[in-house]
Amino acid sequence: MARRGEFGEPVELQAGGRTVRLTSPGRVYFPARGETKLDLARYYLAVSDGIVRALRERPCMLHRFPDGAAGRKVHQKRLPRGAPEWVETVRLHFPRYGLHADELCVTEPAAVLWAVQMSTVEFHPWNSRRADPESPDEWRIDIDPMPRAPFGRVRRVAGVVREVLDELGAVGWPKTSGGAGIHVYVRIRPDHGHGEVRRAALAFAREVERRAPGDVTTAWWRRDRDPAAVFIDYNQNARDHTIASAYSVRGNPEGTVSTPITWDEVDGVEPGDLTIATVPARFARLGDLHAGIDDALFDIAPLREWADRDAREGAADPAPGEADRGDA
Ligand SMILES: [Mn+2]
Repeated sequence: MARRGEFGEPVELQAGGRTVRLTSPGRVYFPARGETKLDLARYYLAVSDGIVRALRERPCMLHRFPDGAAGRKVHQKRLPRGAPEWVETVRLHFPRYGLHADELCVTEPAAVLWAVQMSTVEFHPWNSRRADPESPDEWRIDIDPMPRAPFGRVRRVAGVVREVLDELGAVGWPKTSGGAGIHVYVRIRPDHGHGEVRRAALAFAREVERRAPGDVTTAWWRRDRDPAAVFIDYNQNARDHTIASAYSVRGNPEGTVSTPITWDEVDGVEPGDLTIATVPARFARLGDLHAGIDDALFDIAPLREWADRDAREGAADPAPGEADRGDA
């Protein structure tokens, strides 16, 4: 049990006209360079326009690290107790369990700071928003290397993803995952359910696999995947599946950041260089590279046609419960 004051006296931070009290500001969260909980809060303040755009109005799951990023992790769906009245939530239903949960719904920078006060490092928003949680407005292409896939292969697959998106007339917004992969998000009209978006995402992934069969797998079961291939994880579009948002720090000792990049950067980016220590200066220089994401709406109709065509040719649809049973 920490003695009072062991990690410094509480500090008050300002964001959007609100004051957020941060306790234990001196606790080291990222031991590789020694950044503290206060450094984490200051990081999120430095990128607040970007992180709020990524989280705005979305149900948000929190990955909390009460002892810092090298310690235990708490996956938190429900809003932690003790939130100020201005912190907003969205109520979600989980019919399989007969439960509901009120999840954090970020609408302003101070809510991000308050989550940091609650030891949140990673923000994992839904792909839908509070007005209609059952209708995703974000199609997520998760380019996920298997353990022996070199990053060059991830870069190549991202290039094929871009080529197919261009042919579809879709605008994709790439970012590093903060781990070993790349995510590409596409804003879609929220007029389909999670199942239909996932089916469209699988049809897209199959097209990428057809064009780069030596590099890509869409096999759901890990044992069926080449350990040197890149998996396009279409199941990240399943209901209640979430991945770290743009500008989310990742819970590792280096404090890597899931960082928006341009398509031209894909071939040269070194994800390990993009951390809590380097991203604020990059953000100050470039602004939010995803600032236009809400203005580039894509209609998934052609992907639904691809899915129908694949089904006619004998390809299996994702099984209803498949995403809940896999191991990725
Ligand atoms: Mn991934």
